[in-house]
Amino acid sequence: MTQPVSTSKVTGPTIPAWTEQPDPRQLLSERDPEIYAAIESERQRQTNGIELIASENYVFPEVLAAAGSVLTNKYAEGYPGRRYYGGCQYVDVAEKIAIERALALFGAEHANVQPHSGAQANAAVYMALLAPGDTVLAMKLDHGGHLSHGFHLNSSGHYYNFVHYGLDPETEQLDYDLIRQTALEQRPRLLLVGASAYPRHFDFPLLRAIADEAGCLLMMDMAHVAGLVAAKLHPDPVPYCDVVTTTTHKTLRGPRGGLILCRKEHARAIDRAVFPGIQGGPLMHVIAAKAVGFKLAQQAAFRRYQQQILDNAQALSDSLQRQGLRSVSGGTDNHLLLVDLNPLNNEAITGKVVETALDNASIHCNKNMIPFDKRKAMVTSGIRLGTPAATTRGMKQGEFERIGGWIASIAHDPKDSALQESVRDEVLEMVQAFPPPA
Ligand code: DSN
Repeated sequence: MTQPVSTSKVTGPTIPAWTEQPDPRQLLSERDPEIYAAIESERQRQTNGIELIASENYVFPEVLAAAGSVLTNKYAEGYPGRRYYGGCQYVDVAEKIAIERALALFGAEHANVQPHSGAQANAAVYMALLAPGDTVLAMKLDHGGHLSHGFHLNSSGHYYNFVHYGLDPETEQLDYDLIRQTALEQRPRLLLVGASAYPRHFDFPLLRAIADEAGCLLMMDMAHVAGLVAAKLHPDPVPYCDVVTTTTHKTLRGPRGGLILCRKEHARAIDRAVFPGIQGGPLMHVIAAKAVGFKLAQQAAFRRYQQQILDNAQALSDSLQRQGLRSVSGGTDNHLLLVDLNPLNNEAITGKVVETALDNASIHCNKNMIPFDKRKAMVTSGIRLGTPAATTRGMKQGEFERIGGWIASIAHDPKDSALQESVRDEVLEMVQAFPPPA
């Protein structure tokens, strides 16, 4: 293990420790009241509502401290021990610790902690493993995939030949026979799995077998479920995939950023693709914050937290189904559910309308296309709900039963503004007991 570097090794006069510095929040409020007001309003919004956006969370306070640290001042292009700048001895320590902890957490052979985001992580993998024009097989965006999985306006769709698979119309789950058949027909260089709106598990042994039969590499984008994977409450992609990418800020509760895990044989190509391939200077404050998050994710309390996320998703799904709202695929195995609004039999009730009505009641979620949706992405027939953020605040099944009741009543009558106001009052009262981590 890397040993922490003592600050006593820094030469020069002693200066007050970080904890003895003036409160930067106070300085900000005095010197830039406009930006302070925007931040403070957002903090109030995050506190006084219920966050059900499946990709959002409240970071650990220690993560926030590292992300707001002086490491943001440092340029460190390159990798630990091989930088293009002097003075990198302390940021090297932070990056080495982040790598060691990522490897320990996920049991991977190699980790690159520098991607600024999940989309950057994916772009780097494509650059490392593909040539322009190569074929990649990935999940359709409107069946739950992601923009960086070959959407035509994304760089992935611009540079590579993405072919997409969809879900089985009956089960609304992955159709492994279809994936196999398409892989054998298309002979892709890469089979990509992972999604931003898929409530079910992935069968990694089967996907590995399909990739081997088709002679291609296998990649998982586990951004949504990384926390569940870390807690061993979701099938583990790492033993089966050549490359696994993730964000660090969703179920994982770290800072906003990306991470690539891969087999040793791809390590050099991946590192070169991240830097200097698609990025310049790494965000060392964010890398330190990732290290803090990876440490916290190894603790028993984190596993209990992830289990509660799952229990809460079941409670929410059950509550909604009892009140006439159908979950796509009949339920959920993970932290999110997709609610189909079509059974309400009202053309005026769309994802967009329900998202706005819930926002008015301080319940925040996003409109989302459901598989085989007849409406467009800016309207949609569904909403996506996730439990990670409210679970971080300590809410349990009882609270999610109540939340399900509020969502159902508003979805049945999204024009009823008096109802939205009364729910907002109840939400405000309930959240007082669950302050976000400060
Ligand atoms: N935008 C994220 C989500 O909401 O799922 C994925 O990048």
